[in-house]
Amino acid sequence: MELSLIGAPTDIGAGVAGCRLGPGALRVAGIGRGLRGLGCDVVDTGDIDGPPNPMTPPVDGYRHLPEVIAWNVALRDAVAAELASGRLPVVLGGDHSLAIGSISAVAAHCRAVGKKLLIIWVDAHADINTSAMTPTGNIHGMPVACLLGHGPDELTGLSDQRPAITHDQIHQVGLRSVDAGEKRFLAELGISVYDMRYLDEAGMRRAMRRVLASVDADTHLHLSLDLDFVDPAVAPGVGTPVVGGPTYREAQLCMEMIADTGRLGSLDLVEVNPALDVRNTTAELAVDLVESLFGKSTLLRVTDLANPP
Ligand code: DIR
Ligand code: MN
Ligand code: MN
Ligand code: MN
Repeated sequence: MELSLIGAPTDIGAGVAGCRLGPGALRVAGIGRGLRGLGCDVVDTGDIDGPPNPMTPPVDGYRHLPEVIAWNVALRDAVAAELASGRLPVVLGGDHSLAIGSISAVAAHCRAVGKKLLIIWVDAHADINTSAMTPTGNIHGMPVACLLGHGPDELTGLSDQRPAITHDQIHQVGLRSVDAGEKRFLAELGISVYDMRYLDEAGMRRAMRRVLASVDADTHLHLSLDLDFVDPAVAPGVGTPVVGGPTYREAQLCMEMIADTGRLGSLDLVEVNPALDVRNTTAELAVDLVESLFGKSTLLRVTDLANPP
């Protein structure tokens, strides 16, 4: 597997500063070393550039919109370049607004090469706010809406077509903090959601079996992994922690089941905030999860897609 790490050191879309330090923390935690240890060919392309965080209040429902646009244009181009050269992009965030640029590039690539794109959005939050319903104005709460065509033109138009994706191309896993407007929007759009109640009742295994049921040889899986997905007892270094999340092992099982498909094509690792972390625990957790995602397992793996374990 040929991977490219792309650092995107910004917290422009978040409400709390600090996840601009995420790429460095992930590197210190050994993301490159971990992946090379699994036999991956890893190139660290360094960090992309963008404007600093002005730390200003929202304007018309958006905080830092011009800066969010600039970062996402740069990231879209960086992700597109890696995909075009046949490498699997691993975005080291940075806040979750970066998924707009990342997934816009992935969606265009999939259309160009004739692959079916399926996005697994693993998060405590739905990230489907619009300027009309956001309680904060923080754009890291809006990337799913933007990708589905609801948002400012500069963000909904980053892919080869608008909307970049359709509602049936995304599954959300781990939700436990959804704003009132988001609840209505999720239901209206018919998005597939496996919230914490579902995971409590049915378990991570059943949820992921359903998420992955349609995956076949022509599928490109994109994982957008917000580290606040994992319970804050295990992942304390995030800007918007929410109690009652998956355990370390539940999160690992989620990654292992994605790995078993052999269809992962791109990845966002976002919302690691070292300024709030405890001895880099959250970046180290992210590295553990990513290792599982790229095939680390306790025993030999059964990789026959036709015969999943
Ligand atoms: C909240 C928090 N729903 C908002 N969203 C977060 O600001 O829109 N997303 N933290 O990751
Ligand atoms: Mn998120
Ligand atoms: Mn989140
Ligand atoms: Mn977030």
